[in-house]
Amino acid sequence: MDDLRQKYLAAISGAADEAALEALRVEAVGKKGEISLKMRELGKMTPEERQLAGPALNSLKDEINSALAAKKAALADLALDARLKDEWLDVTLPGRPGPAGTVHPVSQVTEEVTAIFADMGFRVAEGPQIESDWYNFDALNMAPEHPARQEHDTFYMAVPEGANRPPHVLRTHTSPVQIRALQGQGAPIRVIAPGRVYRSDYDQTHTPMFHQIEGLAIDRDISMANLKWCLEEFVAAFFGVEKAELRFRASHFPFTEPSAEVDLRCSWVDGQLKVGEGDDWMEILGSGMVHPHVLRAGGIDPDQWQGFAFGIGIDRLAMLKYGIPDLRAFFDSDLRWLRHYGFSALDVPTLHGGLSR
Ligand code: 2NL
Repeated sequence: MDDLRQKYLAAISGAADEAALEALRVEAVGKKGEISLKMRELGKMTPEERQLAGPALNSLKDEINSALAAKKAALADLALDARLKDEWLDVTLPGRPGPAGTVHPVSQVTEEVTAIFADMGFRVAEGPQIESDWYNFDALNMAPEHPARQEHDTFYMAVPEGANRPPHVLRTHTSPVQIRALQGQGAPIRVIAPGRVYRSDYDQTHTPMFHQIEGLAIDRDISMANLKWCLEEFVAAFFGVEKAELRFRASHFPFTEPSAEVDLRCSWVDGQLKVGEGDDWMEILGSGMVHPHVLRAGGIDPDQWQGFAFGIGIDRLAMLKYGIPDLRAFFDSDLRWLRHYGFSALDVPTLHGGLSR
């Protein structure tokens, strides 16, 4: 009995892992283990022998079982210690600086312009970039044979076989968004529609995809005086000057009557734009009073309502404000360019917090 005790206690204390321990358990106290077999032999003993051997075997079995349990717990502790050492983590370390993204100047300027007009009560409207011929042209007083349609260098979508309709187009301006807003909301209305527009034109100053923001204000008695005030407020806020001076030049758009191109008084000092002073004029946008045909297309009665609309190119606005020389670099996705001209995602443009830092 002592030999058995010695043998198993030594083996248990030297077991390398849980598997070895389990093998020892089976060998000693398993169903066919050495001690179990000895217990079976109790039956063949005399009552006197059994009186001695029985309790001794039982206590040996208990002793081995508790040695097994203790060793098992010790092995588990060791394994946990090893894992803790291995998987050690300093939660006080600073985060790794990832590849930090920036806000594209086009997105930044869109946010800035939106913040300014939102402050004047305009809501943002959005719509599809693939438009029907009707929303992009007809509704804007450009009949199918209207020459301005050619000037738009339109991208046409394929017409499915058997479909008896004119092709859809990539919108050439965001005006269709405002037609949809008129139809959906009716008058009075004040909306701005920023977004991507498409024209098949590619050179120094044109990209086939560019960005526009259009504005529309319809009420009972809105006039060009209201238009001029809104645009002066906008330009002063956008360029961060006390006062901006605008010049309206008679022009023509199919969707407005009368129409005006708007120039901004400015000067160029060492290639740097100065707004509100100087002897130069720079064209910055197109505008006018919404044509009665366009109001009707939007479901509005032109005898009851009138208002103004305007359209501004966002990309050129970004170039002017942030001194970016090359338009085509806007859409190259060059990381060095993006890091240089990009904005922090945390500086959200607001009128109270500053449009840009
Ligand atoms: C330009 C000219 C303009 C509009 C856009 C407009 C929209 C509706 C009705 C009437 Cl729904 N007009 N938009 C009006 C005048 C000019 O853009 O040269 N943009 C860069």
